[in-house]
Amino acid sequence: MSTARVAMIGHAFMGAAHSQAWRNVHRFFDVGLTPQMSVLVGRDATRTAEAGETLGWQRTATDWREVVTSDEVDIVDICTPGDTHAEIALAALAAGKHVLCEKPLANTVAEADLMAEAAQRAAHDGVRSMVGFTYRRVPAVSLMREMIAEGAVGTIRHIRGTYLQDWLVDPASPLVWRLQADKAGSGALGDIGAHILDLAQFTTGQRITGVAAQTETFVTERPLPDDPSRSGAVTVDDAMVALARTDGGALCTFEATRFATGRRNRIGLEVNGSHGSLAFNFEDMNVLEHYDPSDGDRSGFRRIQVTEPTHPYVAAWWPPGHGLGYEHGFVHQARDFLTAIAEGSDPTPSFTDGAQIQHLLGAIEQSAGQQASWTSLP
Ligand code: SOE
Repeated sequence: MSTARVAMIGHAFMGAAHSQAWRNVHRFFDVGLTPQMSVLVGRDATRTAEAGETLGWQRTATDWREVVTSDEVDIVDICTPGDTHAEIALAALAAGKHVLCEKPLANTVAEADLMAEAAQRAAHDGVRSMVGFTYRRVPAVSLMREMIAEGAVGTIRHIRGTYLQDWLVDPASPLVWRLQADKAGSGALGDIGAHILDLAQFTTGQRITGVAAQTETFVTERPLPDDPSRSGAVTVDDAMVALARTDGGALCTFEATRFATGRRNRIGLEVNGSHGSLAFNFEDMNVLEHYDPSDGDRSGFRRIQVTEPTHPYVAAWWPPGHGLGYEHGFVHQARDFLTAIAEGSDPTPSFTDGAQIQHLLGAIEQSAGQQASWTSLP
């Protein structure tokens, strides 16, 4: 089995999650390529060296430009804030490296389009790229997609997506990069709203064709992380709600917020169709709920425990009923990416898929900004 030498840029929350995947993927899955955790890149030499030691990287560096063009690297894994995604990905693709990039793909539609074009060009030379919508790879979500494709719900009428967090409820919570538009692009919209837009399209196979949205920033000033006696402006949304329609005739609602007090990281996705419903809730992530009206007066949502070896990704893990957690989605993502590289196929979600989500984020911002279909009451 040959190896793929990985360079990862960034070592915060996502860097730790991706490291967990690179460390374990080949120990559980037959991927045809063993990842070698070659080099971890960060801005601060000391902190990067500490992270490299903790997370299991062979060496560390501070200059991503030197690393992504190095002959000793095959895969570049981008786990930085959104403002650097485009620059790093374009340089890595130009150097012929396979690229895995965290979501949302970029901070702007223009950047995302450039990245998608570059990825399509690079694919002609066998260079693979993928965007990290990792929740697709939760087994219950993958099973939901399979069941919808098999006709388990019939004609889809409603798609209801919610991503609820509460880590900003406290106004004293600091002004981290995720609250700055120049670093993050947008707030709840791009950070977590992007996930539910992706999941809605992924599970149903339908495309969102139009949106009407509202966004809100509830706390507009927050203490600076390095000097809490001073404050700075929050320049992104705290919450977003959107109505949407799909090319398959479904009516959708989406809600993404960091102010849902008590909801720590709750992702909900429900699809209602002419012949049934499917519902997923990340807080109970090993379960998929299915309602089949043909059960007559014994109908009711039943809980499918998605821990059988026949379910997506599960056979590689534990016996039935033992369950998986948050980090397994990242392992599955690494598995699918490495498999595509080894087989010479194009992985999904592609940068083109990531750019399509970026267009949706842009459309939601535009709709929220123009208030076009909002009817005010006295
Ligand atoms: C922060 O809100 C965050 O880490 C997102 O960036 C991730 O995509 C999500 O999985 C968990 O929350």
